[in-house]
Amino acid sequence: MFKTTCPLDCFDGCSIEVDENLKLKGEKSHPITQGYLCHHLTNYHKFPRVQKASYNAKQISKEEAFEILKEKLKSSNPQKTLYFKGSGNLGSMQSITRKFFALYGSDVAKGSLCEDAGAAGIEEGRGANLALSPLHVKDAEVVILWGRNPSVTNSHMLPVLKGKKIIVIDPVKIDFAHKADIFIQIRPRGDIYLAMLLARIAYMEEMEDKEFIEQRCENFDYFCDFINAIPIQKLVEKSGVDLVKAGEILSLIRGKKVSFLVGLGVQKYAHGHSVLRAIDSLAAMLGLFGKEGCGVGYIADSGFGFSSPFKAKVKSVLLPTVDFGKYDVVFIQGGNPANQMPCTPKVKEGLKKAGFVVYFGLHENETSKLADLIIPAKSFLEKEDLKLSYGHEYIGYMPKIVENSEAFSEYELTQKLLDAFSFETLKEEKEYIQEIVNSNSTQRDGRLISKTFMQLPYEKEFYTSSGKFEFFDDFYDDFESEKAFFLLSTKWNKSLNSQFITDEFLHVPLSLGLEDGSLVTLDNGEYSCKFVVKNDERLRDDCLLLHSGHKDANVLTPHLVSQEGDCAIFQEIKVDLKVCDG
Ligand SMILES: Nc1nc2c(c(=O)[nH]1)N[C@H]1C(S)=C(S)[C@@H](COP(=O)(O)OP(=O)(O)OC[C@H]3O[C@@H](n4cnc5c(=O)[nH]c(N)nc54)[C@H](O)[C@@H]3O)O[C@H]1N2
Ligand SMILES: Nc1nc2c(c(=O)[nH]1)N[C@H]1C(S)=C(S)[C@@H](COP(=O)(O)OP(=O)(O)OC[C@H]3O[C@@H](n4cnc5c(=O)[nH]c(N)nc54)[C@H](O)[C@@H]3O)O[C@H]1N2
Ligand code: SF4
Ligand SMILES: [Mo]
Repeated sequence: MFKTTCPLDCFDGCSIEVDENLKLKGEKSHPITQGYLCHHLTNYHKFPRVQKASYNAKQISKEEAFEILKEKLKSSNPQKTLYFKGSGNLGSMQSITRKFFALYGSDVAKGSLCEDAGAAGIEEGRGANLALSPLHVKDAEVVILWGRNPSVTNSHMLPVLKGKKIIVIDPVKIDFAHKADIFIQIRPRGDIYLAMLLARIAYMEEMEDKEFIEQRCENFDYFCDFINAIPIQKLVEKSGVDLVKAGEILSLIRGKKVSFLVGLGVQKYAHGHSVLRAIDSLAAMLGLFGKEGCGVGYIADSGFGFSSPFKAKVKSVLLPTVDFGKYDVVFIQGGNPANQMPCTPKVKEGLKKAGFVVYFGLHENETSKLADLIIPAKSFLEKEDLKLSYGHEYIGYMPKIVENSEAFSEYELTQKLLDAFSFETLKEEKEYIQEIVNSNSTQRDGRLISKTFMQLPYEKEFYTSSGKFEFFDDFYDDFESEKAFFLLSTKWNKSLNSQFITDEFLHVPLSLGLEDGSLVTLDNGEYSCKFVVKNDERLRDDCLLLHSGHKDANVLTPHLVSQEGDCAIFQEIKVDLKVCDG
């Protein structure tokens, strides 16, 4: 029996027991995993892998693939090459490839398709983005699921939510909406106005925690001036939430231990950083940081406090809008930009125009189909790695359990490239791993955790330069569109973004009166695309929904970057719908 950790991009960072037949089981005694793995890992071996390297669709050996990559890089101008890494595997060793491309002189795609808009807002207010672990949330009395859907994306949070008062704020009637004490089926992008409306009423009702604000916060007066200057009616209109509902929320949380679990949904917009900053400001005003069961949890900075041995000075370009077509060589690792990046018509056009595209991954996907050279990657069972989690404090080793002679690990490929260019010799894998672990870990009940969590998050300090929480007092949101529908993007239980089984349908509200299976065209003014319809009673009348990983999920999403955080903003768009004839 071996022990390892799930490599996938997920809050839960499950601890796994592996038997001789490589059957994967959740570790029973792990405080978070509690013996349960989700669909992705229980079916892990069923999904076809890239078995062999290939060049122009012809199978070759991995050594031949390496020679082709080496020759390509030797004969190219480094400034005309691009390194692009996705989040197919979140192990710490995955970034080692960056070390080579930094020394070689490639452009590095920097920024995020994920959480960095919201994270930027959190960092402005708190200085660091720390997780609210299930072990922390278990002490809350009220939990607010604000644009986060734990039954799909964070299933190991579910046990601690039992028996608590639940508030759900989501445009979709997610599972928890049925069990919630209050469900606000909010208009998409209404969240910043709702947070300010709640803060405004809380202030009128003198609910603020004066002692906390006095001792631990900065800028509260500016915040008050700012929110008090916005007419209540405007906040009601823009959020779509009336005063009665807002009052109900405040009554339910008054004097209680409250955990806000915030997800991606609220920040897929240009002003995403301000949305998180507004929610944080509401929580700080109520004194809900640094105390048992309280806080705002988001997709946290898993590496906070740890050393990052592969950090290097690089010439970076913005990842969400990078133009692949400009490059002679594009190296893509652990990602599927032809499906997951916004505005995939532009992405695909760029990949076709690029001189030479290398895909280094585990599965065939839309991106590998456009690649000249495919290099098979070793899976998490076949290499040494380490997992720091963005949803809790536990650190998980990922030892090599089985051999695979047809694929490269990121470490092996990097060492071979460094050798080929006579750059430098790497340390042993285990040395890097131990260096990261040693930089910020401690033991609790016989398990390794991040040292940062020896105290409650923000119990002693915020990580801003003042050491205090900094309220916000400004934001900018000028989005307007004449089009009829918001186009939501959410996660699905059977897929992990584009990995595993993906959804085939466009979900539509019942009010459209369409038949399941009928065809519609969506149009954003620049691109249009046909979809097969599925009725979904969970949707508002003004919302359509595609799950992340749908083959055309990003045909209509915008080629834009957030105001802060260099992040994709998948929902900064509205679309029109036309029923196809016949
Ligand atoms: N099964 C599964 N699990 C996953 C993933 C997966 O693909 N599949 N992906 C992983 C990754 S990469 C991430 S980053 C996390 C993300 O985890 P979550 O943040 O939970 O994921 P999302 O589904 O993107 O968004 C959550 C909710 O936001 C809502 N939402 C959309 N727009 C708005 C809005 O304007 N306001 C509000 N209040 N809500 C809105 C959606 O309806 C959805 O219910 O999940 C991880 N876990
Ligand atoms: N429309 C829409 N688009 C989205 C989202 C959305 O909600 N809606 N979500 C966004 C979010 S939150 C995220 S995080 C991104 C994710 O976008 P990507 O990072 O592109 O994620 P995946 O689609 O999971 O593709 C990961 C790839 O990594 C490969 N892989 C897995 N393990 C390994 C490994 O160990 N080594 C190597 N070399 N490769 C490996 C797999 O074969 C897989 O093809 O997508 C974003 N795109
Ligand atoms: S719940 Fe998340 S961490 Fe656990 S097995 Fe599934 S994908 Fe991996
Ligand atoms: Mo993500």
